[in-house]
Amino acid sequence: MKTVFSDLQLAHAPAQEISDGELKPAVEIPRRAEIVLETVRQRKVGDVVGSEEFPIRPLQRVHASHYVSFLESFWGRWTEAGRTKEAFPFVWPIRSLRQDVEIEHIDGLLGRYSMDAGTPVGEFTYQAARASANTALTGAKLILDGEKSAFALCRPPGHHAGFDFYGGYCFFNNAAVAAQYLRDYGLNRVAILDVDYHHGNGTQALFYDRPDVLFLSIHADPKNEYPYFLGFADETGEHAGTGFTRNWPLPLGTDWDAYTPALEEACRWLLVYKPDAMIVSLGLDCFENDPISGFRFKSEDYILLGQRLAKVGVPTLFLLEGGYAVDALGTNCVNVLEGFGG
Ligand code: Q9C
Ligand code: ZN
Repeated sequence: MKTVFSDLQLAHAPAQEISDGELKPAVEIPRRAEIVLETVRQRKVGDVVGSEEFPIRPLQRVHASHYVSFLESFWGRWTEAGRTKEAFPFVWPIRSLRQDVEIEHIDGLLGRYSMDAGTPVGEFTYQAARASANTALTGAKLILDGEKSAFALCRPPGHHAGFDFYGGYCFFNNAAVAAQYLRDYGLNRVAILDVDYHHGNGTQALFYDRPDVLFLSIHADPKNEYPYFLGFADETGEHAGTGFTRNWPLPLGTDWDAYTPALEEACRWLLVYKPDAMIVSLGLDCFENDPISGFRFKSEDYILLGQRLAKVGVPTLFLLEGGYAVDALGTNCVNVLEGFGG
């Protein structure tokens, strides 16, 4: 299986994040991508190819142009306002505040375009997020060219980012951008299976009213875990998309044995839907030693996950999402890819 990677993705290097209500060392760090790349090479998963450059269009098929421009222009405006360090938002247009006003101040814009205060934006965040989306698009292109599988080593991750907002360490929704690209270049039905520990709220929202992209997610129950406000079992799509979203929220402490019934059900939906291609939002934060998560996967369980996904039997694009136990991240990720084979 080919791996797609770009060095530019390493330029987003946050120092801190707001977690548990306080400033802590950032966990979504460049080292994550480096260790996965090193392990891909060591264990000879296959060739590593560079990400191609894509125009802005495929991004704008998924995200609002004004949101893309906001991220592009952010650092210049932030430093013009006299700020020198990475940015955290701190005010949001919630219920009872106006959504329709034109915002000029950068602090207002930060709140307008974010969903949480846990996602720092720095000097090279836009550049890295673009490279991450390009990595996903290059992977999608490999699938269109007939590869049976590919691995897009994306960083920063994407599945929390929505039409016009960032959050959860995510800026552009790599899986959604890749899915839309596959649709635009000839595939009729695309499925996204999200196995990150956290619910993929951005991806779900982007395709919620569409039957052409099936969204399936298995994750920690949002009543007790980020993102808290989406990812419940009664969310199954709307309008033309009714029935084309499925969620399996699972309790904290879930191990592989407790996880598999949900995975089996998800695979059954894939069998019924018969997608032309599948995108796996591959978070590795269900791992027992993940520093911010509460599931109990062992490293060996990731081999089983890969093997099960291979049995679905459709062209598969793996995209890296979360996973913060850095020392085990390469092993866990390559376990999935090896288990899948090809
Ligand atoms: N106390 C992804 O895995 N907040 N994003 C964590 C921990 C945000 C995770 C707080 C977690 C976002 C792509
Ligand atoms: Zn996650």
